[in-house]
Amino acid sequence: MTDQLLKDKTGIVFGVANKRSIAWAIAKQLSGAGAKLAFTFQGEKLEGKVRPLVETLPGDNPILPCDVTREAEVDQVFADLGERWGKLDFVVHSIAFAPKADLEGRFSETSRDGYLLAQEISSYSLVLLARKAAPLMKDGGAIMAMTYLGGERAVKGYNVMGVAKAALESSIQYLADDLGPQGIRVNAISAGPVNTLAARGVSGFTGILDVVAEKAPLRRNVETSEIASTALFLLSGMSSGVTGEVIHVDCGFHCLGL
Ligand code: 1JT
Repeated sequence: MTDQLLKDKTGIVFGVANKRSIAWAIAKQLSGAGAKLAFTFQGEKLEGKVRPLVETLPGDNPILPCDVTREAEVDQVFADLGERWGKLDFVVHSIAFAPKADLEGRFSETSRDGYLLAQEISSYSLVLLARKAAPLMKDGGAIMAMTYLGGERAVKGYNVMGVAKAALESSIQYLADDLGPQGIRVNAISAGPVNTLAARGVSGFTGILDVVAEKAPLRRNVETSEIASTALFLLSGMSSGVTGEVIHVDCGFHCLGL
């Protein structure tokens, strides 16, 4: 049913690290909906992970190096897409980082460097990508990012990433207002916890998955395919009237008080 939803659309996916990545689940569904996709990786180690995955998709999918802290690399990515495709329809932002030490101890102990790095990679990068992508979105476009409940409320342990996600969610609204007149929509998915590479580095993460499965209205954890189908909605014409929105795809956990 969704196999032609993104026919003739081109997009770029930031944040595939391995087959468990939320970005990869999203990419597979976008590809299945007929989109032409480009991918980026940060560092050689991740190139070796991303390339074999992307080669399983149909078509010729560019795979480009991109460290979002280097503006010249970001410029190169969009210059490359401009040459190849001449336009761009969507961007998927699924990138975050914070030092492990800052995701464990007390929030008040957050280091200055950890705080600034989390903001730069997890939040400012969205503003940067939106600015660089917008000139290529000649027929309008859609941008989406990933967030988590810890950006709206204090979730023990999420700490500095929560502050970065709060900034990201606010940026979604300011970007939606700024880019809306150009026909560019900007939205986010607030996903329930998923067992990805990023999450497995967090001590006690399995406990978090268990609490959600026990308490969430749907009494289970979210599947990456459910996050991906919401991404497909946000990047397709199905959501043409939606911008500046954060959709929770978390089996309902966010609606609980206790
Ligand atoms: C990062 C990490 C961003 C883990 C992340 C993340 N966004 C969600 N998670 C999973 C998670 C982590 C914690 C949590 C709930 C979910 C790892 C480092 C890079 C950035 O605590 C309640 C800690």
